[in-house]
Amino acid sequence: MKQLIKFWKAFYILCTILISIPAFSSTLSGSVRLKKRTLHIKISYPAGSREQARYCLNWSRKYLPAVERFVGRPFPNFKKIEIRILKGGASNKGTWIEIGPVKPGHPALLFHELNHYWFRYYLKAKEKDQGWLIEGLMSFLPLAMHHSGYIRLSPSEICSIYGSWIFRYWPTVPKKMSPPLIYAQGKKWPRYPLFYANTFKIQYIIYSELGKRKYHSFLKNLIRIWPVTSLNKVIKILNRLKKQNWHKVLRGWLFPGKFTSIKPGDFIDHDNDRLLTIQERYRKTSPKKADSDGDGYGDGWEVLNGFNPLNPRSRPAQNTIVIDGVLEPLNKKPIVQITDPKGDAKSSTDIKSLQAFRIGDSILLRCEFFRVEQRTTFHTIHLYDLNKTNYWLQTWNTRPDLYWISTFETGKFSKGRKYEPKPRLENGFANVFEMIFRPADFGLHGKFRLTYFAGGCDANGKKFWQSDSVKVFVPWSSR
Ligand SMILES: [Ca+2]
Ligand SMILES: [Ca+2]
Ligand SMILES: [Ca+2]
Ligand SMILES: [Ca+2]
Ligand SMILES: [Zn+2]
Repeated sequence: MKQLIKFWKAFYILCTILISIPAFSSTLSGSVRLKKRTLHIKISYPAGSREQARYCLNWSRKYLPAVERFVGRPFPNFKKIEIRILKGGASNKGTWIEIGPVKPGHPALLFHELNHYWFRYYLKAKEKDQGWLIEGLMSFLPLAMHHSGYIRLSPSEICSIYGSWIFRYWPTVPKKMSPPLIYAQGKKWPRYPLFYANTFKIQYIIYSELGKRKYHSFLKNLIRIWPVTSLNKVIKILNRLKKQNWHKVLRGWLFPGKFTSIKPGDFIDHDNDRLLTIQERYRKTSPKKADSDGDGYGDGWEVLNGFNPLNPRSRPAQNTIVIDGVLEPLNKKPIVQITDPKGDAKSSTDIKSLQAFRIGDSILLRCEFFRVEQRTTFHTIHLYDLNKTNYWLQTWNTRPDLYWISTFETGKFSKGRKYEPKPRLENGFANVFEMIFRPADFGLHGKFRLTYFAGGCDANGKKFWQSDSVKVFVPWSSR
């Protein structure tokens, strides 16, 4: 729970304008030809962030001309801009923008702040009510541009953008954190932590309702009347593009009243295939089946990698090992196989089978549970051999992304230490846990023992439910 709040706070701070005294040690410069002129871009960055600076510069040079084409408006009258990479915060001050902790592969904040060049901020009282629109557009725009072919984001960049704006809820989002109304007529819009997350969701809903072409028209219509001073104007445009009860569609999110068509619970991934139930509804995949077409590849993985999740013939030509929390067929004999046919526990932690495969110098570990369940589960793996190599790895899946919360190495316990190189793993909440790791990274070169524990507790760590474990002997030899 505490961690959850910390997470919200961190996100909130990220999105708030921070006044900071930057300590830049280096700069990187480049230019880009825009509609009206050549724009010079300077990236200022602290020591050790050269890679980040390069990533920012490369993307800015590709992104700015693409926005010009997408929104049909030239970049404003600046000859040069500076992008400052800071430890936290993000804002657009005109001649310079500040962005928080940019990491290569995570462009959400950069794009958001660059977009503000076209849409500015809500400056006058009349415009302030439309904060939901401006902020949501700023965050969602790169995705709309990607889907319309104006920029090319990598699958992991797409995931990162969704993740940065907390697209996904999970069952432990406490009630008081669930979104209140964004639209507060005449009142200052709320600056609660979910504000950005929900403005993004509203854009997602509008985009999904309209489809990419009409969403693009929606945007062009908006920019014609920018800055938008009333919600009615927005709804008018929406109705022109698609006649429907937009009040009902956006009730609870934008308009006062109870959530009607789309509920916060739709932003949960109930079958752990990386598509939220709302996305499955729009894509017509099953929100209860991780692999709708039964070809062995999870719905979300197929979408992200350009395959059709509703066509079993649309899949990789050769069997590829995908860590997606779905049991894909492998033309390999497992080096370890254990089955527990009885459902002897009543929770998601009841293990049905455990398999290990040799994949080159790595091991793919798969564990199947009896049930698909939305609960917090700890996955603990103990690796040990006779040479006193003794590793404990533990991860906790209450957060959208799995991460190691602790490692115990040869008896030493280091809480919160992230193990590098990180084993790749996938599970979330559903019935398959998959992990791939190199035994050599853990000092294991010969046969070793592996114990896998699955156990759960509630978000407060007070109520525990039945756990299960499997102990296996792995006949391993480094080749
Ligand atoms: Ca799903
Ligand atoms: Ca599904
Ligand atoms: Ca599939
Ligand atoms: Ca398919
Ligand atoms: Zn903003």
